[in-house]
Amino acid sequence: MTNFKKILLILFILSTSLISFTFIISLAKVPIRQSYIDFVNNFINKDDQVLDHYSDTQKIIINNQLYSFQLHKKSLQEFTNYNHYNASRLPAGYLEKFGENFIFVSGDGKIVLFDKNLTLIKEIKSNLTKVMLEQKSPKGWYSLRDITRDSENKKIFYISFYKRCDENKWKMSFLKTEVKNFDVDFIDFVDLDPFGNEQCISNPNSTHSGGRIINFDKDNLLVTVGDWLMKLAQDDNSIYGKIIEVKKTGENYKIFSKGHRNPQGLTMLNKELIFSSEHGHVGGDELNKIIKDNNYGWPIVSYSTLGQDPRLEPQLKTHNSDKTHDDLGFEEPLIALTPAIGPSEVMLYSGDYFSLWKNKIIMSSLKAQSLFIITLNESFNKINHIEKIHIASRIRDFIVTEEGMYLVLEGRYQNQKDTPNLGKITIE
Ligand SMILES: [Ca+2]
Repeated sequence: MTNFKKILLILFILSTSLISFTFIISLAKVPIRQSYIDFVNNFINKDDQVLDHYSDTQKIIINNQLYSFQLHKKSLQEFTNYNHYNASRLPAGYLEKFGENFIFVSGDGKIVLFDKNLTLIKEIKSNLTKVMLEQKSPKGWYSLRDITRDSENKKIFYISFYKRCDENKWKMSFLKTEVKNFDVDFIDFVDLDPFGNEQCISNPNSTHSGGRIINFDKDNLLVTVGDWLMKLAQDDNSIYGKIIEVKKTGENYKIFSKGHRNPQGLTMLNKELIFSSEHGHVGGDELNKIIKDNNYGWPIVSYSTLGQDPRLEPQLKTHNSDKTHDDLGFEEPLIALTPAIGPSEVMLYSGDYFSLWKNKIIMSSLKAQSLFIITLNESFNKINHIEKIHIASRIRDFIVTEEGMYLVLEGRYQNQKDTPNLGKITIE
């Protein structure tokens, strides 16, 4: 090692230690809520501009002290209704594995099969686009929200979406299909409709849809359901503002946890290790460790900066912004992020490909256009460290395989000249 490299290494170790030390000191000395905000302010804004030139390239290099990644992008413009997407809140789409390949399903219901190199295999026609159109989603709010495949029969897929009950009422529902093989030309989705008409809500004027689905066990799914700004997150008769355990047959369901605002990410390694990301209102975005029957506080308590937002619904200004979740008997988030990052998918990574991320949480974000690599303690109930990796696109969804990380990338947040892309991150 040259002297110059040695000096660089020493400088790096010193600066890392100083940052960690400062963070530990700040956690120790200030009340917990302020420490969240200071900590996040310290790391959130510093490199947002660095990768701005990336949007028009197809191959991107991400280098930092620990990694050297490549991000390959492939345009999805052909398969997403870009104008609709751009003018609304319709998500670009979601990803799932299918054999060695990947299924991408767009927010308006187109299904495309890609291989591991992001090469298009084919578009699969289905009744999904028709079903989505029939829901007459204003602004794309009540649209398709996730796809997952069955843990037992890997040819069965479930899709979460918002279903129109009547002229101006919607509710969450699930579609199910079985894709027999790659050569299939048309697939039919069946509506499982697990939630009764008492769960239909009138004109929900928000984007708080949740909708992330995972397999809980061989018979049940877990789904996140947003609160739609309806103040139902503490109501035990309502599915909204909850994580819900649903039978895969659609026969029945039960509330798994409550007090959520807009949980958009969900991951489970086993029944003791379930984590969910959640959008706060003007900050206060949370990562929560989900424990059955626990209450996560919304809308009674939040670390968001609610009172300062003139757009806020008056009924939500009653929440306690000066108290902690713990003060009021609710489950504390692992972290609350202010300013907002707009968290999307989360994954407790157990693979080998990204060896430095093993047993860490990967959390993607829309607004912050970044991945957050979150190191927990041995009990998985406190955060030891967060690393932010700026990707320069809104990340709607991702999955990780032993070949790399696959992402759905949306246009940029305020300056949306980028089209939706499929992305693949590999180690250099
Ligand atoms: Ca909370």
